Amino acid sequence: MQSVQQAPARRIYTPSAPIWCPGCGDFGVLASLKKSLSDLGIASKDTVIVGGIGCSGSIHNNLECYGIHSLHGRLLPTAVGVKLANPKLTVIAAGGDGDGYAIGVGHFIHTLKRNPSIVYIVMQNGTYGLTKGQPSPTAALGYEGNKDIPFDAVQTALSIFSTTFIARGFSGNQTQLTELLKGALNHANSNKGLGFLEVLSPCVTYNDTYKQWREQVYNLDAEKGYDRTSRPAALTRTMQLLDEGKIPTGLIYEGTTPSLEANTLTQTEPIALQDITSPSNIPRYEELLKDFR
Ligand SMILES: Cc1ncc(C[n+]2csc(CCOP(=O)(O)OP(=O)(O)O)c2C)c(N)n1
Ligand code: SF4
Ligand SMILES: [Mg+2]
Repeated sequence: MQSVQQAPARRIYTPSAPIWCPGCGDFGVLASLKKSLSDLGIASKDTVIVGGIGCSGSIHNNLECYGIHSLHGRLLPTAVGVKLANPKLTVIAAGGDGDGYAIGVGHFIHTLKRNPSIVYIVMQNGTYGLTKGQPSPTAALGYEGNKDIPFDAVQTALSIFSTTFIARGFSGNQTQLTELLKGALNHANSNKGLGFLEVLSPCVTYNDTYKQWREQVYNLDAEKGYDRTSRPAALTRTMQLLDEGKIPTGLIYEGTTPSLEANTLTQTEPIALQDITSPSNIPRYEELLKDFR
């Protein structure tokens, strides 16, 4: 909940402190998000964060900007709707691996395919943290009796030919995470399409993977000769690393495909930017307002 202080002519929204357990990886994501937005000079009034349902999905409550707590697994269509209504906004969808890769996986695939110019941050902890530690689609084999091979969202994104920015960060590497987030924000705000950033963000209470992930992460940003502009090269190298038991991190792929807005907003001004003072619109507004008078 956000506390609201009333002033004579305006309201000041003061974000509340996070409700997460001490040590939760999501603190690292929040810190990177604050630093990235501030370093890039993106104004609060121009920023909308759409949260999912889960511990991670409350992140929008802790930043001074517009926030929507969406339905479970439905944050992406909500965020895409905001962007299409007003493409001048910085739109960030942020949620968990359960939210995005289980109940929301259909929206995830179609959003990757349609390439809207928003940022999508998934806080991946291999569990459903909020509901006390059931296996999520990314859960390791054997975790809480899990018998399914874990879902890999980065490999999935690489296999969809219209994706344009695919990255993976780690809450345990704040410097890299902030650079990746800035990259995703710049990508989306240059109308190049979706900035997809999966963050390895351990749930210290139900699935503390800090030590294991620290040993497994492999930073592709530091690899000489890695060609992130080639999808086949990115797919081949990341598959090799996965076979070796490593988890590839860094900016994994960057390409060019027209964005959803470029493909759809061609005929008319976006809804939020239309001139509502046009005399031809007045009768329709009057008709709509009748019910409220
Ligand atoms: C339609 C619906 N189904 C199930 C739930 C219960 N539920 C709340 S959060 C959650 C999973 C959250 O996991 P994740 O997205 O990974 O977030 P985390 O808590 O791990 O950050 C579930 C299943 C719900 N709120 N709504
Ligand atoms: S239960 Fe896990 S994911 Fe949720 S706040 Fe605690 S550490 Fe973070
Ligand atoms: Mg989770």
